[in-house]
Amino acid sequence: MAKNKTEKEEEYGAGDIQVLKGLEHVRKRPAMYIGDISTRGLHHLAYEVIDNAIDEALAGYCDKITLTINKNGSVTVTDNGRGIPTDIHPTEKISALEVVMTQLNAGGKFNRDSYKVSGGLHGVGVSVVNALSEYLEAEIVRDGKVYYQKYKRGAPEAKVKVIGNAKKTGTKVTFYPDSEIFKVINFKYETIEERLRELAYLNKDLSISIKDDREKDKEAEFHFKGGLVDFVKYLDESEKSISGKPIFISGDRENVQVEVAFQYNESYNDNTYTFVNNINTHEGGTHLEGFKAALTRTLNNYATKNNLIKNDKITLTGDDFREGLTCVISIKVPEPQFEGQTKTKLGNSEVKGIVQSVTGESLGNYLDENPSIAKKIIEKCILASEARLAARLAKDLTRRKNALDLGGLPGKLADCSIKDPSQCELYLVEGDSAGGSAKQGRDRRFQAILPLRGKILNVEKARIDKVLANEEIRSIITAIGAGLGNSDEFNESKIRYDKIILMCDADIDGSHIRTLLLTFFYRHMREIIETERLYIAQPPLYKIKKGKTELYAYDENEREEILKSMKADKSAVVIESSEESETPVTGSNKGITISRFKGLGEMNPEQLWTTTMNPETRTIILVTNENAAAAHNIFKVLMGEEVEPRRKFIEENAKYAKLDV
Ligand code: 28G
Repeated sequence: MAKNKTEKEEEYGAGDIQVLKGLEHVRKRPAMYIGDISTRGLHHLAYEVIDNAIDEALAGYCDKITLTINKNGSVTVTDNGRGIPTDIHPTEKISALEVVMTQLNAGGKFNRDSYKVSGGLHGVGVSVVNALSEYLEAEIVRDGKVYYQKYKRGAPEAKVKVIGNAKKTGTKVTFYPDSEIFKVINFKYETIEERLRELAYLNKDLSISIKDDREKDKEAEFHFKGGLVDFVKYLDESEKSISGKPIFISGDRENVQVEVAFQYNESYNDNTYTFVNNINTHEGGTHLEGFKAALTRTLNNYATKNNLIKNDKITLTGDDFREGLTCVISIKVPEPQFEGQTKTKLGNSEVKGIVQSVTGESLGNYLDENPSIAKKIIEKCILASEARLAARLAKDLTRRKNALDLGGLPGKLADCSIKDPSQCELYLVEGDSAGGSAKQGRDRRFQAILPLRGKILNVEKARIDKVLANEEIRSIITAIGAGLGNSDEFNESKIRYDKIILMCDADIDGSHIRTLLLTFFYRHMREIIETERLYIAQPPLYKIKKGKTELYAYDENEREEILKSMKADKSAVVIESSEESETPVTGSNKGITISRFKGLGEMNPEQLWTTTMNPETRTIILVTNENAAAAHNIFKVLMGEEVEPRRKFIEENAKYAKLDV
């Protein structure tokens, strides 16, 4: 929408007024340009500037990019490209730099010869960053000179000035996001680091470094000469490969560049990531379709040709060929069409055939040249197929069993009385005793409780038939009512609840169980996450009582705030006790009691209701695909087979971990 408007404006001659109008519109409707104005939108600003530097690298002129989070919270990005031109633009009569910084979509992204990004929210242009920044400074090194210009909320403070001499060339941009637009201006080092690491894997000739000047020892430099092959190794850091080194495929057709790296590990999951012009296409698209088609066809042909399938009851399907697959597909397309709910699905129809033929050809050759690896892969796929057969039987069994139950619902489920799913909530509660309190404390009209006993199955380590045989998991699936996710059998219209809320203790075991549950939903019912139905309940950690007033604190900060509001003086000795053995604080804090809840079970039904379940007073956290994936990754490291990554992770994160043992 924004794009069309801008094109029109340019048709009529983009004068100063139009420019101001454009940037004014960005400030009035920032979400139209950067998605939202939350932390996510904030980080989008940094990515937008980085994207410009990446474009310069894709054009072949830049091989070093740096990003610094400065002490005051601003961000500086540098590249060693040609430097944004500073000469006077022939029609606009101002410097090209000022055009780039102040005119919407002045980046020339309709140029057929480049792979600039123009879809989704990416590629909105650095002028959008400028409009949403309290200030932005551009420093350009070109033609032996250093040029400088500063802007405030998008408007130039002065013309471009020469402020010195220098050799080499490059661009440096510093921006400070506007607090009139963003509620919180706090760039997260780890978030940006993850994206820069990804970009370095995707662009193997590029060196990208990051530094956080707000804290000590926070810096990293990424340069992965192995590109996608290194990326796949990184993703499978905690897995064992059964196919040796990652298989790498690349090729060019009709201006589309295709690169793929993949390997098979001992797990049962498909871990495929796809990118178009460096953008993660979460929703897949034609490039993914092309790859899948080629993988299925080529491996099937090879298996048949070499007589590797002995059992004639077995037909290998696409799913079988993707079990235990870790894969990165990265393509560059001149004019990508992004579709889908989040504009992260590639629509270009010509791309399917291109990726399919590039993959098919190279993979065919690879298999012929590496017969022993080829055999291992096929054997793995045959096992997958056999397990799928077993799973089908297990599923049938589940169905028949359910038919015998009352209404097909699990016996442990305390369902709600309202039947309209849009009003209903399902609490998955750790432990029978907390489950009991939740059943008593809930509003039974719209809140259903399913207590889960002990640890649920680690789905990361189990094949589908095992997953389906697990009682806790079966009761979750039947309570939700839509079947198993990530397959044609999942029926979204049958989901029985609008919200599914995980309620676990605030200790290590609780977080372990929460991770197991997140992993289950991420792996086997991702639709629940993608339709924004999955939440995490936040039980309080402390109760602070003074006379008749009872207040709950959800973290240490809140506890201190409350104590302050109760005028507990600084010498307050915080007495931590469980609910049962409240210890009065004496002295100047007379009458104040602090109790620490060790688990949900320590709260009585009323407390559980007010603090954690009452929609008016509770806090619940929406689970997004990203944080489920992150949980899953951390989890893989902590629970996987390989010991070394686990040791490394624990060592690196020891200072953050609150071990509650
Ligand atoms: C460090 C922060 C982000 C950039 C360049 C280099 C050129 C450029 C950027 O040109 C305007 C439109 C088409 C010519 C291009 C330099 C050609 C020749 C560039 C960046 C002018 C854009 N010399 N480096 N833009 N074009 N780095 N880094 O933004 O006509 S943006």
